[in-house]
Amino acid sequence: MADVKRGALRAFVAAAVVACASFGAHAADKQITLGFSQVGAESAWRTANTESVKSAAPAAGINLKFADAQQKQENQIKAIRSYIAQKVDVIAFSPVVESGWEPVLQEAKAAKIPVILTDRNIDVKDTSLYVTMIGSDFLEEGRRGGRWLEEHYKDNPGPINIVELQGTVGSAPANDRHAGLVEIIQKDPKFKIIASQSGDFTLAGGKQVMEAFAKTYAGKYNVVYAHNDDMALGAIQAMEEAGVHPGKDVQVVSFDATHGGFQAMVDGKINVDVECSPLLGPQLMQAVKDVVAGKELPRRIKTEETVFVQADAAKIMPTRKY
Ligand code: GYE
Repeated sequence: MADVKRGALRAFVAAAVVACASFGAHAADKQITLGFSQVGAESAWRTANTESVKSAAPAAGINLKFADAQQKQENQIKAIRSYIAQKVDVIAFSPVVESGWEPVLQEAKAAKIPVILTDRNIDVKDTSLYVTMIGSDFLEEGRRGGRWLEEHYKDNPGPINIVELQGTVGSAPANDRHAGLVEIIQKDPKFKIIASQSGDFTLAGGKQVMEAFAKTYAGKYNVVYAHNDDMALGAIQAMEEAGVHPGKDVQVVSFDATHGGFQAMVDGKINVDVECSPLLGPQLMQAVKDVVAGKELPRRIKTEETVFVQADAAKIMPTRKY
């Protein structure tokens, strides 16, 4: 009698262990839900990034909840809080700015929801607040822009005056593309950043800032260093309206290498475009699956990128995917 009872108990315990294990490791048949908070729709890069995330989710069998923050940190914080309340399996976001994320990420941690950063990095002391960061090395991108200038002007004694169109104030790509440039050009005093202002990564913003620069610094600037293609395209319009020939009278350095940026190189108006890939969706979905499966992820997953110059643009353009 006692043996029969013990046997039944053993069978019950075994079944319970199996049930717990499959809950704990996220039952293979349960669909993963990912909450994603996007920066906004400020640029062609961003549109391509959104499209990449939205198409990669169903392809990976992941249920995607998507929110556009319209370039406002407070909207991203609200979206992340709502994903926590909805008990999604994983939260991913592309942080509009670098600072101010601790409180909301503490809440995600307390709710045991893993967080993945994509595209832009954050500045937090407690790095356990996120699992991994997937995206480009913006500092290296800035250095690449600086090195192109160094090479282009190697036989020119200067002075070489640069006007800079910065991305969104406080964002990782704006901070790092600026810092990377400074790191390279500070070795040679002939280079000088004579003006620097944010155009918020938009075409309209770039155009507006450049209209003011073109008046204030007429005939005094040699280089426009724009933190993305949209602002470079806006700056090109402003220069042309001011009777300046971008790409000839003024060297234009840009970032992203979107279709619009490539077309401007083919047209001779952007001189160099530092690549930054927005096609992060498939890598993000893989990371989401891995984290749910309990796999260890590298802290940083970097995107491989290059630099495109005007002379090669027409040949390469047909192969571009964004
Ligand atoms: O360069 C710009 C976009 O974070 C890398 O954001 C991204 C930047 C990109 O608006 O076009």
